[in-house]
Amino acid sequence: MTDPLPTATAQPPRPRGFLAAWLLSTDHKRIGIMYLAALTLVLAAGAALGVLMRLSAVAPGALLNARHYNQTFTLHGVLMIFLFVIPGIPVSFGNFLLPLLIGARDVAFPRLNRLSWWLYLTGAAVILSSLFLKGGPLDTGWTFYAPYSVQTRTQVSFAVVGVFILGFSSILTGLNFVTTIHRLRAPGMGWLRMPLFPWTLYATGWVQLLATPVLAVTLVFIVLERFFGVGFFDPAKGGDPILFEHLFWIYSHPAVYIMVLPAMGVVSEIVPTFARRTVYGYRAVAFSAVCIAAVGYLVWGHHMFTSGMSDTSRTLFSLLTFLVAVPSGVKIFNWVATLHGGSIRTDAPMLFALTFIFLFSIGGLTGLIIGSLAPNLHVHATYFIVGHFHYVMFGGAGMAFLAALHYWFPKITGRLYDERAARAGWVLLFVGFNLLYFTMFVLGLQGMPRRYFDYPARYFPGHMTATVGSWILALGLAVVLGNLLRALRRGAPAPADPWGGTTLEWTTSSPPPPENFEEIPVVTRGPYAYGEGARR
Ligand code: HEM
Ligand SMILES: [Cu+2]
Repeated sequence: MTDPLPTATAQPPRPRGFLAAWLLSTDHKRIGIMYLAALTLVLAAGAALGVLMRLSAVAPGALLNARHYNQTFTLHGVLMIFLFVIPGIPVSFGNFLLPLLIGARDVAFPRLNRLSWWLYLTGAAVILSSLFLKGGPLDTGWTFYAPYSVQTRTQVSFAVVGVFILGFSSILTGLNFVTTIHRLRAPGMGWLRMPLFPWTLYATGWVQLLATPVLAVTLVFIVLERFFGVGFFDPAKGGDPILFEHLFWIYSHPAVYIMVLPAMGVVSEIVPTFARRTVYGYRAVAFSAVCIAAVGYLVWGHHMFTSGMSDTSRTLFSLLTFLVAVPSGVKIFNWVATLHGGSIRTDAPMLFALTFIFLFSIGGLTGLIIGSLAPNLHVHATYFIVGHFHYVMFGGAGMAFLAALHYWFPKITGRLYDERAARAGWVLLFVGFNLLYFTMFVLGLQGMPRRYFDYPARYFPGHMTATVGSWILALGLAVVLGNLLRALRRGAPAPADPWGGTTLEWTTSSPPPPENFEEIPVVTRGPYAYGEGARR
């Protein structure tokens, strides 16, 4: 497909009119800001659906009937996964910061970047249109498992086509970032002088490029099945429903790393700044990102231990799953080692980054529990799983998103936010989060299945606790986002480097000028040179 939009170059003169100036812009900073606004909206809408589900769970039938409950958790999952965490940090902070971090004027293909943004909007519109069409939004769960997704009369096709379009957006962003990092690093910035956030965007870019096409194929199969009954997944026609699960998870497990690697990159930027210390083991942190991306392709089968697989393959998938824990552990070890002996400041970005480390560790450790065969059989398809993936995706990627939002807010907007309100929001988020999702571990161990609309009375206390947690969590989110919205208009002007950061984005004004730098910087040292501790 060729770029259908009129040419708008990154240089001024910009197109006339406020809306055109934004929507037709090829400036990575403007595109990043528009994505950021869209993602924040999705997060808020998705959280509202989450709260609705929790309300329904303490009074089954009072708010939502069974079918609406299914549609609610599906829409919640689809919004959060495909429109929030997967595009997430790369399209927003990656777009805004990658060129700044490596000392470039823009990404390698600015017009392709604009096309990715338009594909994101189109995909979102197609998915949301299902709300207004006959049959209503899909009720398959965000995993679209066959055969149900082939049979249900809800609008599966629209959702699936929307996700297909989003896939192209994701592939193009990955391609753009990989090329940008290869071609546009500032003079003197060898690979081992590149900051860690670009390293993770690089690893993520390859996963986006190589894994996303598998999802695209899978989604095409669903549509073909629905319209023509071709029989890929239908045993009566010689097909196999398990094939769907394989194809789906061959993409969707690596997708977890599309969500989490950039989050790790954000944390790797914030930790040295607020510990005022060079990252301990920079090389190990950089290479572990690439290792995680590589091993991440090999473990999809751990989603299918109970679906019917040979014992040999189950054992292998379990082993490989444990292998991913190694590079993740390397990162956590190195962050903690960086903190050790640092002089730590706990401003909001650091609080959120530390929260990432804490919650993601719980998510990772419970991941090892469900990656082992025997416990997996016990907790499969229970709330334990829901607890696990919220610790990873919300506690991990979501918290890193909030960390990034606070860390780079002054750079992006040129304003400072109120630190007290940010901390108050953080406390609420932290308490609400753990009340909500830790309770889910307990409920899961007790046997409460996920995606069930109603349940025996003995699970009620757990559900009630989780629901109270969801209120505190939602309030925290409102305080955090409200504080930032307010700062957009009322915040004091931000200096170029409010935190004392050492990477290149802090050397230019807040917000940066259209061309990013007065003059392209020449790099002569590693990215986190604090005091004489400059990296070897
Ligand atoms: C980054 C943020 C989040 C992500 C990525 C996320 C993702 C998901 C996903 C993928 C599901 C699975 C749906 C399914 O089983 O098909 C889910 C379920 C659920 N989520 Fe979230 N979610 C997020 C935030 C929230 C919030 C803020 C709340 C509540 C305030 C929430 C409450 C729930 C509940 C209650 C379920 C239903 C579990 C079930 O019935 O199986 N989530 N979420
Ligand atoms: Cu997985």
